[in-house]
Amino acid sequence: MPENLLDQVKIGADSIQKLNGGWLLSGAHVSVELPCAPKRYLYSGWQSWSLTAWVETRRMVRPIRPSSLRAMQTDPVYAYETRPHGAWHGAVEMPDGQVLLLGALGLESHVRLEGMQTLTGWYEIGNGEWFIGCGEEFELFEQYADLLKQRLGSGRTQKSFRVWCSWYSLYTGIDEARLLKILHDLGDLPFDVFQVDDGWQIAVGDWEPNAKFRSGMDGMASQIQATGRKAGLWLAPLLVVPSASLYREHPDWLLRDGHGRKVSAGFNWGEQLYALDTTHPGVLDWLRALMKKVRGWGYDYVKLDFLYAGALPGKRHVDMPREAAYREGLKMIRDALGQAYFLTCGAPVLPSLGLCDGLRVGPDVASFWSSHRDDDLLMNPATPGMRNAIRTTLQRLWLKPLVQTDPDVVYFRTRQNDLSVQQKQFQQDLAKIAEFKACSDVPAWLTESERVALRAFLESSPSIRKTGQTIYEIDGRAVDFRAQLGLPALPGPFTNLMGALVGGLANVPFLMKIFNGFEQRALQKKLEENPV
Ligand code: 9PG
Repeated sequence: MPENLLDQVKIGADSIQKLNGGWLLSGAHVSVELPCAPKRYLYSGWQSWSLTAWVETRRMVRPIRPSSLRAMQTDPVYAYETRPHGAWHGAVEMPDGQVLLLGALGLESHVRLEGMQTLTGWYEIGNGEWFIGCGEEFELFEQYADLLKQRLGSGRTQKSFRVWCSWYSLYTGIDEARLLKILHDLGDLPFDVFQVDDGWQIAVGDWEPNAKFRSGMDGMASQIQATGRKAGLWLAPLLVVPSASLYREHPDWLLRDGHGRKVSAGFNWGEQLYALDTTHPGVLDWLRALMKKVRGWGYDYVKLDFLYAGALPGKRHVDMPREAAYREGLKMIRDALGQAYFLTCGAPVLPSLGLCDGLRVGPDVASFWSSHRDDDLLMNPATPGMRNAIRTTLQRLWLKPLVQTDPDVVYFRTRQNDLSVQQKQFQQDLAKIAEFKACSDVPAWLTESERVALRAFLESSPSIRKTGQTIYEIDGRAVDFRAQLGLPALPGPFTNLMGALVGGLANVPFLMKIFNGFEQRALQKKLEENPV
């Protein structure tokens, strides 16, 4: 038995209290001096899409290349941090295999490895509590989850719905006719929810149906309900784009910095993204009315996306810490949604707990495993792709007692898909382990045997056994994710140079707009060639 690590560390904190199996610390700033340099560090990403993974301490995780996109994938305040770090908690694995976890029990908190041998934790504002424990990773996070539950509460953690989601086949190419055809073709496949994703709205900020939805969103919901399913809808309620009338009508609702400049929330849909200030009474009233409207249309399953926008740093109408401000907005939303199922996405993790039913715990999946552009040129492990999604999701499953963990959709189709059979299987297995099943496959794109496999997946309730940190047994079959979890190798000098170039181009809004135009055209062509 190795000597207990907790007896060998030197702790700096305002107070230390013994807990069952760990200690409770308090302090605005705490430190843990380790007896030697750890082997691996557990990065903890800020929001759904941000990298969360064990990384060898001698291998640096480079900051994501600066670009107008980066605000969407990482906490911009720590975007330049080069030391091993993360939001709210961090863990180290020592050479003898013992794991030590330092986890904050409050918001706006961070952990970092300094000088290779000291773990430090700090709160952005004021004082707070910390949990420190050492032993098996799984047990440590179980204890941490328990303490978080006492402070933040939990959402729905039992039975999740089986969801058909429009995004990963049609993207923004949805319209009423296509969705109704799919709804019809799903037949008796056991989906509980039919969820309309991005593409129905006039603009991000103007949440009314566009010309592609002639019967309105209430009409769409009732057609869904007529098939015995719950209607689901996607919105990004904390974002505004310049083309939205909301942007022109309420400039005072936008989050600004200390100099009065609008805070960037990234770049998407060929436009700059801006955030709403969730402490502004006008915004809160508007959010409440929006949620009530969506409920009134008939949607009982609501996916709210790009929520990190509400927790970006800025000078708010009411001066309060950024994650607390986000939580105020979320409380209003939760309340206005009533009994509806509330899925958060692109959401800061800890600040969402207790206020939602489900949480996306990784980046988007895609019909490919990984991309050279994102892995090697942009060095961005938080962009859409199956490998990125699986890596981060697996590391977040400890959240299950607090929230339903959404690993994103699984694929059964071969059409319009570059994933191998085994790669698809990994994601199907992960969905069973995460206990959250969703799919975007267009029924007309499935072969008969793929449809049979999808049905079996939806109907399955396997017995799952965890046999290692990322090793499971599903109905007795071993599923080992270990080989899938690494980060791509660091690029060489030439790739680095090319990456700087591509990253620089991705910084020019005009070029990004043109690129978006190409993507839109390619999507239209794809959907014409592959009718739903
Ligand atoms: C709709 C989609 C889907 C999807 C969400 C979210 O550029 N980005 O970093 C980026 C990341 C994720 C993303 C879009 C852009 O997808 O996760 O399920 O709802 O929005 O637009």
